[in-house]
Amino acid sequence: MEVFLQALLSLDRETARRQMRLALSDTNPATAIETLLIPTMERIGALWEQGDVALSQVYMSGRICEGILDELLPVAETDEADNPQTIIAVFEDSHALGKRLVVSALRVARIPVQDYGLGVTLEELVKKVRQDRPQVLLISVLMLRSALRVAELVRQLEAMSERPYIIVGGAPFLLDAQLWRQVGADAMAANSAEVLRLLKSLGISAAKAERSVPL
Ligand code: B12
Repeated sequence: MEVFLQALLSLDRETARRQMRLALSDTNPATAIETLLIPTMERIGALWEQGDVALSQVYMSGRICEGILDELLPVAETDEADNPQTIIAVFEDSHALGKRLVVSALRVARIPVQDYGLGVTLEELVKKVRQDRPQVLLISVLMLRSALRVAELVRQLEAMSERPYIIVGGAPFLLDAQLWRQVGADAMAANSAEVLRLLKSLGISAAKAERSVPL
């Protein structure tokens, strides 16, 4: 992990890729991501917090990891015409990698998902959800401030006759196991494997599921 960390911090893309390939020779992409990429990014976050690395290094580490994920995971394909029951958004936050992983996992599992993208504001999200009426709304946030804003999102969505089932994910919910309840979400998932299990329990599995599954 040390070599991967140093490679990211010194913007050495080639060594970082080589380290990832090395990890992959022992295991599958999902495990390599969970055991190497994610903990290393968490360490980089901690180093930044202590003032030991610059924000530009955090930024470039994220970019290198995005490149690695693009090579490892299938390119995202959306079938907008499919009218997916599941929607994902990075809510009032621009940390991209977690959502990227969840979207890839859903696509591999052939669960149609519509991606609203990064930095979606409260107003935009409420408007789009009212329009698209998904059955499940997946929210990714990495900053505490954004996580707390989910409470207002839930409050505004309560006004809908049938609001979507809201599943949250991201660092603040991992750090505080009660936070998802406090902000009024219906569930939280720690990673893409957990969210797949949760969706399955809600009756959402591979493409062409029924729309009228009771929640
Ligand atoms: C990389 C990074 C950045 C990059 C982002 C690059 C990019 N393209 O995404 C850059 C440099 C841009 C950045 C900027 C900022 N960042 Co930043 N960043 C990080 C860092 C180091 C890693 C995040 C990451 O990519 N992890 C790898 C991914 C794969 O993990 P993940 O997102 O957690 O996802 C996993 C799970 O959480 C889960 N998951 C995530 N989303 C979802 C959603 C669902 C539905 C489900 C089921 C699961 C799920 O599944 C994933 C796989 O297991 C974290 C440190 C940390 N501990 O997380 C800080 C961190 C999140 N950043 C932080 C901060 C403060 C900022 C800035 C405000 C800094 C600044 N002063 O400008 C800005 C804000 C930007 C914004 N408006 O959003 C703080 C937040 C602190 C807080 N309490 O709120 C952190 C925690 C760093 C720290 N220790 O202080 N950041």
